Amino acid sequence: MVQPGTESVWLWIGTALMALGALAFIGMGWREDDPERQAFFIVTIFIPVIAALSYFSMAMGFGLVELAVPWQEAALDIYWARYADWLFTTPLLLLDLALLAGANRNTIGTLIGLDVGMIVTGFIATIITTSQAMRITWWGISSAFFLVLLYVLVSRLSAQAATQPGDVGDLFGTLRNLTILLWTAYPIVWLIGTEGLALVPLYWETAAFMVLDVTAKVGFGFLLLRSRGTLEASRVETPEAATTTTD
Ligand SMILES: *C/C=C(C)/C=C/C=C(C)/C=C/C1=C(C)CCCC1(C)C
Repeated sequence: MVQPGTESVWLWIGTALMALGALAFIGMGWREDDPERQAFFIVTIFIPVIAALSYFSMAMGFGLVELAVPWQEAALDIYWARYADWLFTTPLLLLDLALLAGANRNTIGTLIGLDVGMIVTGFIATIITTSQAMRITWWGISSAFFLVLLYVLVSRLSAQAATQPGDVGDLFGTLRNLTILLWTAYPIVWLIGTEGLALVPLYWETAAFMVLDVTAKVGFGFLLLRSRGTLEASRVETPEAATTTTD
């Protein structure tokens, strides 16, 4: 097993912040007895729980491998545990947005399918060692999934959210924009980091992913779960929106 380098400081900070976020969400949802609002708590609590475990494993050096590559002397240090984390947490984040928008099953399925496609092809980009061009090609395939995903977020999911009462639509808009902004940074960090063109060292790449992960999961969760009244309103309209949206 490879020992993590100085970047492990960011992994420990990430572990602590994800664990604190999970505990805070559990505390906020402890006395929640409304089943529809409970759904948001259940989905949102699992996100930092999974991420905390992934960060802990990476900090311990478990989620880290060294890949020998033909185009440079030094091996690539790859934290593969990230992709196991993202495979579960990114669909859960999308499920939160979809529940808020009152999306129907087809829209939820489309979003999650695109998302899994993005993470799996991104993982292939990360572990393939034939050539750097091949890695960038898979990065491009993953980014194509991502662009279609963004399109569904701003078109169909936003149209469904627009049928929700005012507050719900506003909260959806805020969380959707936060998601678009933060998620767009991931392929950029990958490309300039050690997985891609290695313009940024592993230390700073790890810091960048940690800040993005904490904001996209814990920050996102706080904005969502503190709006209890809004989650309540989302319940009333959800069955309606699901049956009347026929685009
Ligand atoms: C909590 C974790 C989140 C929100 C992770 C999001 C990750 C992405 C949006 C990753 C996207 C990538 C591409 C679009 C291209 C290939 C490399 C990836 C996997 C970093």
